[in-house]
Amino acid sequence: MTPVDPVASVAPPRSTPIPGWMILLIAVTALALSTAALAVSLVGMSSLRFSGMMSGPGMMGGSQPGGSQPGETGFVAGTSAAPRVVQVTAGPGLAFYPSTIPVVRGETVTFLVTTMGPSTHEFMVGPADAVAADAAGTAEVSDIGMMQTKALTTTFDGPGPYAFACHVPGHYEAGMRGAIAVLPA
Ligand SMILES: [Cu+2]
Repeated sequence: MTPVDPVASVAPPRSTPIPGWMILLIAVTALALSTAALAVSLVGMSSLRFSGMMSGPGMMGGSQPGGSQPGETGFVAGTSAAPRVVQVTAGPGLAFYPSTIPVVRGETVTFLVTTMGPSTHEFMVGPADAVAADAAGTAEVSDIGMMQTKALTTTFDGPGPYAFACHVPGHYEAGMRGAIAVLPA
């Protein structure tokens, strides 16, 4: 009797493989869920504290931990001892979300940059001219692969203007960049 491979015997016929886009869709959905879980765990305390107040998501920055952007009720500026966490999504496509991030002059921010989609990205942040020129010494994290998150902490204590960008070849030129809007303290 010919041995039967138990896996092959239950696998779908070769004519109907699971399409690649479905695998990607499942992966992206899983990432979104895990990112949401991380956000919830990060802001559990502040969410409870503000749960009885009108604190909708910021219009400029999308949904950030705590729902508080500079200028909103309950906003707490980041410090070197306790940086404010700002989540940034790299992709899908050659773009960052959000594309404009408000900060208060002098505050320290930890960016959590997560790649969505199959490309690998970088996240550089600093003075706009240095970021545009991909200048050596400008703060950055690189090689952020699909579903990876990397952290970068920066203090915005200079004159500005500030910007952020991805300098993987072709990405900056395609528009993978954004602005840091520095508001008065
Ligand atoms: Cu990129």
